[in-house]
Amino acid sequence: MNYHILTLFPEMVTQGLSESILGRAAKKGLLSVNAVNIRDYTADRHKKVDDYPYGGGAGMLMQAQPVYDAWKAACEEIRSRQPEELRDRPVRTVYVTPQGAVFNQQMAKEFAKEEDLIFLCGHYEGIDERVLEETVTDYVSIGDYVLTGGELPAMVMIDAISRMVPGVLANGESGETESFEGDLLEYPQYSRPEEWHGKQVPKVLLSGNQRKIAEWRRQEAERRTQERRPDLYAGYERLMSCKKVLAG
Ligand code: 6GU
Repeated sequence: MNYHILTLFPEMVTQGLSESILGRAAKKGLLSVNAVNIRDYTADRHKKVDDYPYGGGAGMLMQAQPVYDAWKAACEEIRSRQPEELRDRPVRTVYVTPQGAVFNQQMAKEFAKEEDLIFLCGHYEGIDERVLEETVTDYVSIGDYVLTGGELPAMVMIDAISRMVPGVLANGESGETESFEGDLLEYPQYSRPEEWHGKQVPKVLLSGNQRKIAEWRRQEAERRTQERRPDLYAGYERLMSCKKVLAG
């Protein structure tokens, strides 16, 4: 997976993505992070990339020209490595914006199938709409709150997408049993010692009875989901009652 991040703050992204599991995956050649400084593409002799919005209103907008030229450069680099049969298909370009569909695990899995992904990070009050119309394939938000720029949301999405890329997680770190892969939150977990601050590890986990342990974990996952995420639990209950009907 090759990420191309168009941003006014490239160091923010390269630093944020160079550690831990993602750093290891980059060293293994499983992913690459190409942070492109949009300012390097401005045609303005004072390196300006923003201007006032037509019609008035607060703040500044990123202008179309530098964004378009940075995007075109990234596309050309991608095309040069692509086999001919893929070249007429648009390069997946994600604009990270609160005016987008809310990112989830399913979207992470879908994006992980791409060979290249471009992320466009906005700043100020946004980007001239005309360049978005010509470049963006996906408008994606990370939740219903407003951040100062698109870099952190892009990094959040890149983290979630990368762990779905084959080989990025070690065998012991499989994505499959985690929350949101199923329809419930994760069950509680315990490590040594058996007693801490007067609290005992639940006896069933010491029993060695795998059937009982699995049953206990499912119950705890259900209870936790009902309490913390009633919205998710409603979907889970619907699914379970459908399954019962189908089973007769
Ligand atoms: Cl994707 N961008 C910004 N600037 N703010 C956000 C967001 C994205 N998602 C939630 N808030």
